[in-house]
Amino acid sequence: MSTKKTAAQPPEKLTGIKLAKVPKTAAGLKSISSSVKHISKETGLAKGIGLLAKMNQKDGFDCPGCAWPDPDEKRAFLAEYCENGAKAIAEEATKNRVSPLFFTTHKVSELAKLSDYDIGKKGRITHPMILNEGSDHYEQISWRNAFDLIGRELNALNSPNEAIFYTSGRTSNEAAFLYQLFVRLYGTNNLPDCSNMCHESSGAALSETLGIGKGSVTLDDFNHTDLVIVIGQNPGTNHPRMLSALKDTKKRGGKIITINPLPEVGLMQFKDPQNPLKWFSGDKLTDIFLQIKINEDAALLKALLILLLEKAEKDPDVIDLEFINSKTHGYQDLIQDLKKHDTDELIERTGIDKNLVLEAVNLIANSKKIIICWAMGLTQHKNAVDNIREIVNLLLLKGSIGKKGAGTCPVRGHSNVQGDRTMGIWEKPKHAFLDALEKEFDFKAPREHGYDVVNAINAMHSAKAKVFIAMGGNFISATPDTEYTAEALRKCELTVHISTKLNRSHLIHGKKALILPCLGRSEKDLQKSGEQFVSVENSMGVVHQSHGHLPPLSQELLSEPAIVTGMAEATLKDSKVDWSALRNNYDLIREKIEATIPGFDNYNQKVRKKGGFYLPNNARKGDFSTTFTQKANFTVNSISDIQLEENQFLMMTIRTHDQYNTTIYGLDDRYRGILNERRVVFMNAHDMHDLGFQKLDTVDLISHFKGQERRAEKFLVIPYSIPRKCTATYFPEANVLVPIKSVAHTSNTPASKTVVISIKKRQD
Ligand SMILES: Nc1nc2c(c(=O)[nH]1)N[C@H]1C(S)=C(S)[C@@H](COP(=O)(O)OP(=O)(O)OC[C@H]3O[C@@H](n4cnc5c(=O)[nH]c(N)nc54)[C@H](O)[C@@H]3O)O[C@H]1N2
Ligand SMILES: Nc1nc2c(c(=O)[nH]1)N[C@H]1C(S)=C(S)[C@@H](COP(=O)(O)OP(=O)(O)OC[C@H]3O[C@@H](n4cnc5c(=O)[nH]c(N)nc54)[C@H](O)[C@@H]3O)O[C@H]1N2
Ligand SMILES: [Mo]
Repeated sequence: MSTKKTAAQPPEKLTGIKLAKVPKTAAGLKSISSSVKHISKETGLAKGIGLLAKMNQKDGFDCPGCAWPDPDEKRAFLAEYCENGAKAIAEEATKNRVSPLFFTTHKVSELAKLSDYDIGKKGRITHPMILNEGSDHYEQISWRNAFDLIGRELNALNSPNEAIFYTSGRTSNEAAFLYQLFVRLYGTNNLPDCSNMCHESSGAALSETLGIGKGSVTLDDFNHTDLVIVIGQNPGTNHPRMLSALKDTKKRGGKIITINPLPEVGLMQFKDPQNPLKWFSGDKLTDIFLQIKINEDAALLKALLILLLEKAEKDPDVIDLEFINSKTHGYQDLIQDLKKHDTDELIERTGIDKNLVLEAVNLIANSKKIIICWAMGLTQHKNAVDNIREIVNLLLLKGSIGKKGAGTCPVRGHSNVQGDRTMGIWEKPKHAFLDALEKEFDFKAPREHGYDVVNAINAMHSAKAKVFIAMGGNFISATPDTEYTAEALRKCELTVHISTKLNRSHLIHGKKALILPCLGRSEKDLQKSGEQFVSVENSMGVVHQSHGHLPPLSQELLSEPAIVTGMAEATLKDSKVDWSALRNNYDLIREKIEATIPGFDNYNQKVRKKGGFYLPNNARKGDFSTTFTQKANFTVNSISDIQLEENQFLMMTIRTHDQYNTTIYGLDDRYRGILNERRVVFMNAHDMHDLGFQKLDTVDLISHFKGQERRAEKFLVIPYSIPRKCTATYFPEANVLVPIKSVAHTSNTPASKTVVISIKKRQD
């Protein structure tokens, strides 16, 4: 590995950690005061409160935070936001500006040395900027010249496959549709996106087993379920409004099982900030907590399946044989596979007390309607796809899919990551989708699959790709193997970022680099035909509009659709598409979406209805005819094959309560009792004792993969409630340790939650 550390170096000095007590409950008054603090600091209080009042209301804008849905019916004034949604909007509506003058006085090489937190706090970018070859300062450029440069560089490539077009998941349906259209007319399917690092494993597993890559439940199902299993997810921080749905489940007598290496505060106890009567008592959420070792979920799920089947021998009602016989395929193969495993050995691997596992089995056995929710704790492992297929096995065994109160709930990350996929942001598009595009736009679409994120990095590293364009996101900080990825980006002829805020990806750049600043969700989008709105799809397949209300922070900002059409006009010289018409009136973009993508009939009309509309979902209806067997598929899956040597540990990279992916709101992780520091490693106290470590010792982390070592320096050791041999660090600081070749099979998602590390005490 390279020794030239520029992308992920540790700071000279750590920020000054303070330890606090781990709180017993999530949300409550503290979360309101934290929202107010962030909002006041970034935007000023009056503007901030005005913004919150519009967020997630039916005439307002979609929270740029997570993809958790809004209630279909009643929405309380000021209530449909959460602490972290407030932080997300504060971050976007910040008073801080990155102007051309800022770049005159700041060198790119100096800015690159700052932490992601310090870079982000510089604020919103106000003008299009260019970094010329050899220069250390960005300079202002006109939009026209920026588009022309992109057009020239793209047209100079030997093949369209030498260009890469990344997308993060905030991009609206309208912008995403135009972007993929432009890219395919240009001639490539190189459309990697943040999904490749996120729920790709879910999509792969669900399409194969249930015939749709999306989840099947709606928000209302939480009111009708007997049992919710939350596995590999930390909703208290990452999807706080989900806690309200879990509270509703409990209120109606439903139960909750949580499976996680950490006792995440939000899942244990919750004080609803929207219910003052409960500010002091709170609601207990989790009934059974299974504190599992990292990446032993497949082993646990297998054990649960075996124990359920054993129970079913005495009481056939424990499983749903009628559903199994009529709707599924592969049941006998599953049974044969389970016979090969020893239940006690499986449970032993998980590190969980057998009695607790038996309690969970009883609860599952007695429940007819089960929802399983999951996120990155399952999707970012080598055998991630197996984890999710095993979840499906459990639901199929119980007949818990395709009926009210039951089903799959992969909880999405970015607010429109699901919509972007629906719009065709995918490196492996389906033939039917390309056929429809070809018919509508009269061209020959590229059929060869493009690069996903990991393959895109490798292609840039080996100079097979030379132009990198990103629609949002922060590629260098979000991707694995930071030093390797930095080398890859630096080899590019041109890197282009369409962004709201300054981030590290603007500072680790190709020979030439552009920053194209765009409007945020909360801002008014004025085009020739008048004020526009955009639309997004949430985690449960509801498409609805999002309408900004604030004046744009600079006259120079363009909307994402305007930027895409600008790039398209400059690149595709004889294009038959009337790009300016689409830019002037987004209704025309929606007409094109309607003409090419199923489920969008009367799009313009339906999206104007308050609350939007549901997209079709076969699994929700219990129709599995779209799989290769035309039935729901049981599958046979493997458990983790990672072998740790003595003094090696598994490390998961997780989010703090004060960040949105690579956007760092603050330096605290309140729910885990860590204040003012991000370079920490959580360890089991017995493991610390064995290594002779004390609380707050400074250590270096070394990852081990196929004989290679990677190093991240200066982390403080924190004793924590985590199973033995398991550790946790924060993303993105620890991404430098995630090997580019360590990926999930089938989905190619970086295995950023199973990193094998050793830990060395520092002498300084
Ligand atoms: N405020 C805020 N909201 C966000 C985001 C954010 O950064 N900040 N990010 C958004 C995005 S893009 C996404 S994808 C989601 C992410 O939402 P999450 O998936 O909740 O995010 P992570 O912090 O990665 O947390 C993973 C959880 O899985 C657990 N875990 C890790 N490994 C394992 C394992 O092997 N087995 C089990 N059972 N559990 C495990 C961890 O302890 C942790 O609780 O949130 C979205 N919402
Ligand atoms: N080690 C490790 N790595 C991970 C993960 C992990 O758990 N562990 N999680 C992975 C996951 S789940 C994900 S989704 C990825 C996230 O990867 P990305 O989506 O690439 O990263 P973000 O940090 O969400 O992107 C933030 C940037 O987006 C820009 N932005 C914000 N709003 C807008 C907008 O409205 N329009 C435009 N054009 N730009 C905007 C801002 O400039 C901001 O700096 O990271 C992945 N990386
Ligand atoms: Mo994500």
